[in-house]
Amino acid sequence: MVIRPIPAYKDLPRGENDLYPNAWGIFGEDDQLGTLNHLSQERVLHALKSVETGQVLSLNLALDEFDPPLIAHRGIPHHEIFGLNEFHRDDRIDNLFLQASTQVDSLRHFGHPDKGFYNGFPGKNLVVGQPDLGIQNVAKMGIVGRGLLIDLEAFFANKGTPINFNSGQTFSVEDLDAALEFQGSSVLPGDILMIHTGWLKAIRSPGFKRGSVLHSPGLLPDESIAEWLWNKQVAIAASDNLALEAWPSQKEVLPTLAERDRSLALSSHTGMLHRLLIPLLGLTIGELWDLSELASLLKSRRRYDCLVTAEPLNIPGGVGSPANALAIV
Ligand code: UVW
Repeated sequence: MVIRPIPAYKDLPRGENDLYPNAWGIFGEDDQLGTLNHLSQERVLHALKSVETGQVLSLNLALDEFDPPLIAHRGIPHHEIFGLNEFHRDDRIDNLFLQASTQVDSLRHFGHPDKGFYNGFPGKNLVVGQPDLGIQNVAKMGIVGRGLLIDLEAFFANKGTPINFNSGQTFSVEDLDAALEFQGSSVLPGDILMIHTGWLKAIRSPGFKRGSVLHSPGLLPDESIAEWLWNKQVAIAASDNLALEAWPSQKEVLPTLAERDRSLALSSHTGMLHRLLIPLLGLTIGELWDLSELASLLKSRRRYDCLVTAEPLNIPGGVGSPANALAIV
């Protein structure tokens, strides 16, 4: 049973020793969808009002877009085509990393070192052959709703302080609010929020030189961002950058007790906002969404809402999936 009204972030449950609140139980004791529960039938109907021309834009990059890969361990897919006879073709892809290109991450992607995985699902069960918190849950419902694009690239360019694409520049709640005001938009409960930084277009443009360490501007890794996304009742937060939040992560922010007492070693995930959003709040995340064409179109339309659909692959127990996302304007 969903607890209604949905409590504000400050009123979410928090154990005596917890550094952060969590949304466990808010959408039901056994819930595996988290904030995707905000995508109601009524909101799908309402999202249709955002469609004016019927123009459809794909928000997906090719599966093999990045060679070398953006994240070293997420290698290049190997595509093989074969035929059983001269007039037949089948194919297969090996070495497909489901989060190497435009993606949706399931709630099994990250746990919090102090609390574990969303809604208390034991981490030991998050393996192949066990479906808990897998992407199949998202595939079965499908993501359909009102998309709202926040055009941070346009906002900062207009201010005369363009985003530095070769940096881990961070965007605060104040930046998000100011960008929304600039474009005359408001976030509605159940929105599919799309944060356009321009990073993806920039790094794919000829002549862009990636530094030896990959940098990506993105959301500030701070509890204020988690609180903002939760209180706005965003259903899914997607972006055109590497990790929704700024990258690389900063070790000194968003402390965990486990790292503080050294029962967990510091890692590349130390300080990541992911740890608050996915396991504690149950927020589904989209990354590397190709938003540049959509951003241009919405800017010329002076209206930043649209209908969005995304249908991850139905992979039982999948951690992530290509997003298969569309915007209908
Ligand atoms: C990073 O590892 C940077 O993010 P994700 O695993 O969500 O792609």
